Amino acid sequence: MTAEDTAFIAIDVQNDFCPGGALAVADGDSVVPVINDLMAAYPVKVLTQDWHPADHFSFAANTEGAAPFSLVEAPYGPQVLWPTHCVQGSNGAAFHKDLDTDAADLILRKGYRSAIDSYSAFFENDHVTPTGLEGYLRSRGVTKLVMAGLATDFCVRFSAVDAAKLGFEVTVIGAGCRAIDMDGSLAQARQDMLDHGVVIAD
Ligand code: VGL
Ligand code: ZN
Repeated sequence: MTAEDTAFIAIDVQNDFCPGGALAVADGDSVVPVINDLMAAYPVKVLTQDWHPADHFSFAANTEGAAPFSLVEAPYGPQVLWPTHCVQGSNGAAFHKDLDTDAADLILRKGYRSAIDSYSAFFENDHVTPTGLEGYLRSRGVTKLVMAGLATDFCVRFSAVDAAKLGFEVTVIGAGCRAIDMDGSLAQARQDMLDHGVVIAD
């Protein structure tokens, strides 16, 4: 590996995805020490942060009569309506207190437009609006990505698949991920990642 051709990307290691949070992922906080060690091992270090305005359309509470975890049809396709989570500036949106945020080169926020969700670190859920992360990585000479974080079946999945489609060599570290796993979403996510050439290291 040349000096800086590999980046580590930690996806959404935030309080709301950890036990006690608004969209808690079982055992979510157990990824923190794994991710701190991974971050220390790679030359380019990126954290992503889910960062929604309070009026975000993906919050079930913002659609009358909608239940959390129900599906709606957005202009760009099916969208899950979530419990209100990762509201900009809230404690739930903050990184887990033990995450080594000081080590990060870049913190990339996503999901900040009220009318569109953004699971992927590369494109919003319309699959065309870029977050700018591709340009950042390419201009630093990065060609390989190692990823982990929360949740495996949503933000990790879409980040890994988009990165592979963009031509990056992608490895997802299973021990550094935990899943929401609703209606078989974890099995679907694993298959989708494998189908796109993502290496899943367990
Ligand atoms: C996520 C659902 C909604 C995630 C973010 O980080 O996987 N999932 N917003
Ligand atoms: Zn979100």
